[in-house]
Amino acid sequence: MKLIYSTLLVSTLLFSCSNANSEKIQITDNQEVKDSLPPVETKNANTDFAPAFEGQTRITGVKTTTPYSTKVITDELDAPWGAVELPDGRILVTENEGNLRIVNVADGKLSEKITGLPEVDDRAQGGLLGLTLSPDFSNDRMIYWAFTEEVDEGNHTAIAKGKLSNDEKTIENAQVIYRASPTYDGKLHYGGRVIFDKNGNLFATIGERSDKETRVKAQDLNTSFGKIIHITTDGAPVAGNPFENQDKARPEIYSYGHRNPQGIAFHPETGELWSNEFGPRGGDELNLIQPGKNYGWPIITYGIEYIGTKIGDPVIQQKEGMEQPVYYWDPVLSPSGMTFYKGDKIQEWKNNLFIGGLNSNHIARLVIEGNKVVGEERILADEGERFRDITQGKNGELYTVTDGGKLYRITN
Ligand SMILES: [Ca+2]
Repeated sequence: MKLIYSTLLVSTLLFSCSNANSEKIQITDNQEVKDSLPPVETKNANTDFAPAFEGQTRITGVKTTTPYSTKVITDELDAPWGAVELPDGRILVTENEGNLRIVNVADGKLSEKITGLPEVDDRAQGGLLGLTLSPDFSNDRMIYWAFTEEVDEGNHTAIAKGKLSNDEKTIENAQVIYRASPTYDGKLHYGGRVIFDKNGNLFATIGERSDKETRVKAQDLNTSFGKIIHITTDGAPVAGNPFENQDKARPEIYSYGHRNPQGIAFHPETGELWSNEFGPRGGDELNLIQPGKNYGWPIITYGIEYIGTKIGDPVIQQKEGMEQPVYYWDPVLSPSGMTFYKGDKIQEWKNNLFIGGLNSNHIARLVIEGNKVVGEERILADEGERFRDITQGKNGELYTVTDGGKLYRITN
């Protein structure tokens, strides 16, 4: 907390503003006054819903004091969706239309399209989505990714794996290891991030396909819609998953009641799993993911429909047995890929969460303490980009890719 704002005690009534960037918030006589920034969000909220606890939204603003620089490494990517650093420091990127590319950070040069991946359905929000490297990539060269697979009856989120050939021109032996069920004829809300846990198993996020008849399946344990799943590298449910012994429940499910989760990351110190999800209008969420828990969609939400009507019958934001988001945004972040900062380059960022924002055109930096968000900053807010994914390099840089085709490096 000390890095965020200093505190002082006052015994008299106080003032409002000290300078353009800093606001002293008066509480009352003899109470602590915090020298802090106002919340970064200044627009009107879509609703007058009350948060479940103080600090669940519009937290104190913070500002990075360590100087850092951003550089556009390339602007020639074609709708990149996921990015990860290779062991030698180059960046492997998924392009939404269905291929991979490697960016050489030193000179910004792009590889040819890496072929060999299964065909994707790249209409609307579908396509080639997130990716991750095998924990033993240096030896096995295995890559795992999510994509939209088209079949006769529609499409579904699928998870696949394959080996990057030694000449880096193709993916060898690409294999689909998991298919979300049921297949649905739609074009929205696939989820699509994959991440390894410390035991060498995968977590993946699966969206609820958006439509009114599919979103209710986020509460149905017999479907993959609106779930975070936990599978082995062969696509089997991980032993010990919360519903493995429950009738009419899919054993790969780890958590449920999600809308369109497009970011997932482990906290570097606590090892806890965090996820964000793209909410309706005003209901983007950050959640702390625990096994077997219900995250409430579409029963509880802080958002409303895009057309402005309310969601739920009754319209509620809290319910026993359903988890509250750690934090939510209203009007919007449009969260996508995210990463915790575990580098040493910018000490004040240690363990902070960075979330790519799409419609909001910035990266949200969140300071988290004791599983609560205690500070928020907007990074790269002047670039006018939709930030689709963000990942960390081993030397403490952050890399982010945008829908506009840019790869940025952020470092000091
Ligand atoms: Ca929720």
